[in-house]
Amino acid sequence: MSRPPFGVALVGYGFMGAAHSQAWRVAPRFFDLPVEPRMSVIVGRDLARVEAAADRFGWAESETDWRRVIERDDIDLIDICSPGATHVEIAIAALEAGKHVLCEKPLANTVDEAVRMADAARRAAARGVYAMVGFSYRRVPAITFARDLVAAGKIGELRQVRALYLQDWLVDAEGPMTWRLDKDLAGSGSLGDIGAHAIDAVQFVTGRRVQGVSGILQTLVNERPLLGESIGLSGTASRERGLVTVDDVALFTGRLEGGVLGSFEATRYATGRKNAFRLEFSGSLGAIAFDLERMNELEFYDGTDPAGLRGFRRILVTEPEHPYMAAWWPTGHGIGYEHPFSHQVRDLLVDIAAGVQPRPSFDDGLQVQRVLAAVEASSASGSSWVAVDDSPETQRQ
Ligand code: SOE
Repeated sequence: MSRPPFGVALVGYGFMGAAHSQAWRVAPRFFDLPVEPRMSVIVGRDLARVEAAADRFGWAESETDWRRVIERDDIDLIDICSPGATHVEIAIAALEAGKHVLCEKPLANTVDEAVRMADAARRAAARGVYAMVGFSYRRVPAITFARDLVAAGKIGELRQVRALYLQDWLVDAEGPMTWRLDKDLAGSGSLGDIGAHAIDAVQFVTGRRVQGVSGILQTLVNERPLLGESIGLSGTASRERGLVTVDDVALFTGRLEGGVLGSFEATRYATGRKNAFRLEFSGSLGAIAFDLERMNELEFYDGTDPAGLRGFRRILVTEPEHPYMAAWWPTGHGIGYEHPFSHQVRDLLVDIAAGVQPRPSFDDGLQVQRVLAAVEASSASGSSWVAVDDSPETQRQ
């Protein structure tokens, strides 16, 4: 059966550009989609690099100006994978030009930008043009399954949440400066880059929003060597150093709707932890634990088991009845980091075709942005309690 073509343009060719390219390439091969996504054009500022990326990732064309791309009639969706500072302008222009938008997280660099993006998304949705923010971990089958277990009452009344996102790629103080360490480009450091995932996943699994926080942010290494190419020398390290203007470590306590307490930690200095995104949900009848370094597993403790048999059981989340897994491999043949991006493409296209607002929406992204801002405000005021601005437009997760 032939499906209508759906033109996609991707902005950015770094880590996320590669992950999203993989998803656009693979999702139509494994999922039954309502449209046939076309990998039409990849956009980046550096001509030689964007041409190489088009060739390597499988995009039909490359382009150095995103403005030319949003004018094209054959493009239906703009996928934004460029640094945070670029999101606001591209997303609003694309939505106003009638293009659907997928935008990497965090939605923006500031609440003000996120408000403008969410306003534009609401106006576009009224015309059947949709925007979604790329909190891809919602679509890790084990995390989606954890949400289903909590909603089904399997852990009873939720009492406490723990969320840690631990990486160690900054441990070497002589590691190079990157855009992720520059507040003007990235908005914040560990807080926005990986703490945002922790906030979104906790709210997604529990169905409760963070309403107030007390936090502390700290920068551990204040300057790093600039890579030669950023000052005009090709590829070599230089003696010049750049200022790190973002947090390296973010710690905060949050109160969720219903009074549930959560503790959060996001750091890129957790020596030995590579991508340990750990979630733990403790309830009156049971508990759930997850670690992204073992992403095909979910631990479930059933407090209603006979006392002598109680203990965390390890569920291999690879059965066809587990979320998304029927599309992939036989039971026990796990999936990897890139698969949730394909799930994201699948859900986005199904919702667009059905005329349904895809989640997480830009309103959802704005709400996470407000939590990030509250943590920053709290840290700046000596960790005082800061309520999360809870405007009416942010819908329930
Ligand atoms: C993308 O979703 C992302 O948050 C990256 O920006 C982080 O650096 C990565 O470690 C986790 O995924």
